[in-house]
Amino acid sequence: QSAKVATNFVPTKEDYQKVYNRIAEVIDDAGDYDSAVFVCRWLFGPVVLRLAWHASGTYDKATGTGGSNYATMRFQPESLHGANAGLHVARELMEKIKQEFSWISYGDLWTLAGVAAVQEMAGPKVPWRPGRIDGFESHVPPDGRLPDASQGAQHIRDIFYRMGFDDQEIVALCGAHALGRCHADRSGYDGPWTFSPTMFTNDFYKLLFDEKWVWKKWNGPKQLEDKKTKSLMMLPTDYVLTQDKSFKKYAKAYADDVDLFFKDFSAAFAKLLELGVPTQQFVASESWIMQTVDDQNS
Ligand code: DDH
Repeated sequence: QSAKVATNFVPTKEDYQKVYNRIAEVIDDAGDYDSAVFVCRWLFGPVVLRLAWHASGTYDKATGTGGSNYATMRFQPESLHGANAGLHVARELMEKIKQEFSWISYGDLWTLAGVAAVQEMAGPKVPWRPGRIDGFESHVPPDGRLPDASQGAQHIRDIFYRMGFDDQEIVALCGAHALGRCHADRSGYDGPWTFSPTMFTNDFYKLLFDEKWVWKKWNGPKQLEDKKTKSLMMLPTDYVLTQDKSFKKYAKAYADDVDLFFKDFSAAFAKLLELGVPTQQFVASESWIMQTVDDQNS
């Protein structure tokens, strides 16, 4: 009887809110992850956001392959793709939650975690709905679909146009680099982009324009550092947003108007999280706005 109940279980928005709340708790774990670098709340927020993005950003609109539907990063070789180095941290964290809420698909869990990370770290509300299903190893997309930080504007466009994004959406999505940091033992790059790596802000764009960026002198991959404090970094692909005429227009607009950035990021990120999911799979015809922990406590 109990098995029957379990299979017939149809989760409601409230059930997903419970998962959201658990994710919010887990990413706020005050453990010692990265604590040598910054001690503050939401330490796991950025890496969990990166998992949601890399799980979705493999989408190829021409073939309809990749994207968040099947959560294929659970499998090799995708889990070993260079771009995904370090994301085992986020996947292991999510695995704890999967054990508690076994009814949720990995794709829904990881994308909901991306939403929770953005919202809990004081970002915009991001519309989200469930419907992704767990796929198989045979669904793993080829390597090379995620952006390479050492490249220029053409590469960025090739990668994001393939997913179906335009220049404005590309620049909005890149504002996620207000959060987190590069880890030398993961990507080879090193350092945070902003002074508040667990607060969702438009500081990424502001710093791009306000600081003087110079090439860092070191043995690692080519990256920029701020001339003044030498404590922040930009990837070559980040810096391109101030060099390419079309990208620059949007980056400047987001530096000047945080509300515009929040609105555009929310729309582009919601779109990213649904890439590769057939519309008929979605449970709800309209997306949901999940409540933050603060919303529920006030
Ligand atoms: Fe990113 N990103 N990203 N990124 N990203 C890295 C970290 C984080 C690129 C390269 C890197 C997006 C776009 C791009 C986040 C979110 C998003 C790192 C460092 C590299 C390298 C990884 C490490 O060493 O741990 C490139 C290239 C692009 C590009 O667009 C050209 C987008 C669109 C997002 C998003 O979320 C929408 C986040 C968050 C991090 C910080 C992770 C952490 O552990 O901290």
